[in-house]
Amino acid sequence: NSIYQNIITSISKSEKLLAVLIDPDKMRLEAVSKFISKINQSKATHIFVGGSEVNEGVTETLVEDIKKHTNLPVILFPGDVIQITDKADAILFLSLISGRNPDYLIGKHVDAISKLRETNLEVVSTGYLLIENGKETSVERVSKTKPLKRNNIKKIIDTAKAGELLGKKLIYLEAGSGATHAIEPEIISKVKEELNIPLIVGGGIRSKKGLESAYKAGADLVVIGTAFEQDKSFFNEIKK
Ligand code: 1GP
Repeated sequence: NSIYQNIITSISKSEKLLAVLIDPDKMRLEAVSKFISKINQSKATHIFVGGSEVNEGVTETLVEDIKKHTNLPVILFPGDVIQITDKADAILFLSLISGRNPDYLIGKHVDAISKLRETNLEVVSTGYLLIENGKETSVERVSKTKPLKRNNIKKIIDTAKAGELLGKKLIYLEAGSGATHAIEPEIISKVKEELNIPLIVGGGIRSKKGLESAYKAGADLVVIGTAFEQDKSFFNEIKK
């Protein structure tokens, strides 16, 4: 079964999914086995690997190590072409549809093809929307795009729907790693109402309460990075 098909099946059974995001730029190799064993004991269903600024080769070594310690699917969430490695199971092929930088809409995707051709990665087309959260995030800085305004819900909904109609398989609402404000439940629920494809939500979710409220609003899969990096006891809150 493909990873995408498994996501669809889980959602049809009303199961909620949780991805732990590991940023190769921040994770020390010595810390991997301990970190992954905590993930294995938690409710996490997926591991995402990626970051805005990662040096060449780092992601591959990290993913190889992660795979030694877990059976969870490892999905690339790349900020750049150099983060592609066939050591992972799948890749979110992200198009930054909230922005108007052609490189992040289609350019880097063209550049990625030679590398993707050499892999067996499952490619999951994903419409990626950056939503304003109170401070500048690295996605904004690196992509040189503006996030969508939080109070312009219509624009957010229309952008997500346009992504679906363009054939994206997932929509990802991103507040940015370490966001001051996570995506508001109202935005999540209104976007979810419009969509017939799974909805991913991430950025700035730091508590079990924040996680539950994203699920309740309609997020199918929530991504959490910083809360695990900074406070490993967060894993205890979401034990299996
Ligand atoms: C970032 O959505 C993810 O791309 C996770 O964000 O690090 O704030 O959990 P946090």
